[in-house]
Amino acid sequence: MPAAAGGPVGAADQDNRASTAGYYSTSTAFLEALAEAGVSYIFANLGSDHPGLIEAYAQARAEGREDAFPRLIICPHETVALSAAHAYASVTRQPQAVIVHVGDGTQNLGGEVNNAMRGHIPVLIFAGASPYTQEGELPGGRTEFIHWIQDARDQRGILRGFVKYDNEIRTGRNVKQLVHRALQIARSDPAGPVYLVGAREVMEEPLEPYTVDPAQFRPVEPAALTAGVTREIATALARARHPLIVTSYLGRDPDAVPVLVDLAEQLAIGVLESAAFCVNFPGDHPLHCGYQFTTTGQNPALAQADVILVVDSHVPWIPATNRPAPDAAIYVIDIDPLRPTMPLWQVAARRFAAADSKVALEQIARLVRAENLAEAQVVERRRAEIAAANQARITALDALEQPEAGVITPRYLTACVRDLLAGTDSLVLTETITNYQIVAEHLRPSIPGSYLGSGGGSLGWTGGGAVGAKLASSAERAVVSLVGDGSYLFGVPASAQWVARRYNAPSLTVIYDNRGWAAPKFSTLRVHGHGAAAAADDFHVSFEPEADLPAIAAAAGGAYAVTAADPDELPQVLKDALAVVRGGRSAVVSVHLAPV
Ligand SMILES: Cc1ncc(C[n+]2csc(CCOP(=O)(O)OP(=O)(O)O)c2C)c(N)n1
Ligand SMILES: [Mg+2]
Repeated sequence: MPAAAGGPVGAADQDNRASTAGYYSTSTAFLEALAEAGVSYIFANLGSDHPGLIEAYAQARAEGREDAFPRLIICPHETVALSAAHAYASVTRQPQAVIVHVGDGTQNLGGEVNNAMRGHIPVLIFAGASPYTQEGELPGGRTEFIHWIQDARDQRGILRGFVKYDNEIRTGRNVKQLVHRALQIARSDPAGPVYLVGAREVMEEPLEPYTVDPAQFRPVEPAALTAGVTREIATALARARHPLIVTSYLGRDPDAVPVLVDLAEQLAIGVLESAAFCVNFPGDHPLHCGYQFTTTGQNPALAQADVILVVDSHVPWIPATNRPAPDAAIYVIDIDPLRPTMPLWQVAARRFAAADSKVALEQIARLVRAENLAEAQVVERRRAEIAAANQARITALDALEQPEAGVITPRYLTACVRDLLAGTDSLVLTETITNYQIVAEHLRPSIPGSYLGSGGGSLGWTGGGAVGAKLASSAERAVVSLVGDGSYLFGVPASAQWVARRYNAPSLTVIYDNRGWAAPKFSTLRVHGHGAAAAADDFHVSFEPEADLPAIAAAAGGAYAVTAADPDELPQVLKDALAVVRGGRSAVVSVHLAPV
């Protein structure tokens, strides 16, 4: 009788082959290839499909060559695994890997796959597939009842709408080439997730050790603008009265930020960050025109602009409520400017150019300088105007950083976090949903690479994200997650906090705790402002009775757990929590805001 999944292994179904010393299989080659391609970590959730991988790791450890494989991080939930890989890859700009259990583990990855796609994250996801023999024909064939139940009709189809590439490993003979090619596709811009599956029999296939040359699988080189388009955009920006650059994720490559700063400074161009999930332009720069997410009002800089360069932006504006002037000349630069993965997307641009944003901005800035396109008087007047508007914006924001009637507001909380982190080496992850804009406006992150969001819309990213970000950071760097209470729960905090402790990746989590989901309430009010739900305040979004959110982290990961509601005490509460994190233990602070 075969052993049931999770059941004991009886004498009859245990493999009685002689010692497998020297065992080298598809699984071994697969793991070697990942390491050769620069993958440092595999974030894994294991199952009956993975004996080959488990054996390969044990063999490597027994033979003292564990370093030939990426380090395995066990994640009790797949959401945590993929979000950890996502954040690790964001910080290091190196591809990472995730291993999950057949179709079931694949489904548990859930929306994190779309986050990786929208965040342009190079990650290889591998899942086993149900064995395809059942009478003992091949090693690895079916031996557990679950092998029939887990069989999926179209396992690769689960992720096909959300990955750049998917394939099945059909033999070990070319598994290395397959892994390298998959990662080559994942890393080439627009970077994104790729998915490989392999059944047990294939992953058990004995092989002669072999090598491939990873240098043959480099990602595609960055693309440049043509000379004509470079000139057209440079000239348009230089002649504009009110030029504006709108960006969301140019700062994914932190080295691109100083290039944008150079171009903006040469011509005194204002920069608007729209639905930004990284630092694209220093928040303290006088040419900064602010942040917008789901902004209801018309942005004045956008309305005034006569030439707009949209560079690396999924959502440069929401046209129903906030749009450029009809006669504005719009240019779009992006490695994937038409966004075929977004079924509906349109910007009324004069020119769409497919190029690497850093390379393109360097080209434009170089031409502006070489041909002296900046008209000094015009540029200086504009520089002063934008700086004055920027200063007025910040002064107005500063005035709002007060608690209201003894209640902590999101603006006050964010100001406290900003002051806490001032001058320290820190990395902030944000998943603050209806407070995204407030967090950006009051934090005003300035150091490239010091602020990250998922880039997608599937909640729960910061749980595992903080683990991956910390593993990718130095011991001194504090990782701080700012997260809505709903998003905290989506992140499977019991799993995330357990992983953080087990792998020594402590972080500070600050929960913007309004005891519910403000977002669906606000969505309803946008569509039914005077409807029955609004009249009765009946939105089904409250989390009463309240859960003790930090206590989940304490129970699962030994975290320091606090709830704060007093505005006066808040700065000290945050300071104590950060000190705990610096001491090597995670801390979770739930900060009570006004309830939804
Ligand atoms: C995986 C997933 N499920 C559901 C949603 C829909 N959704 C969008 S925002 C939101 C509420 C988020 O709550 P919270 O993090 O507390 O932020 P708040 O809205 O209170 O600011 C929900 C449920 C989503 N985006 N992703
Ligand atoms: Mg909430």
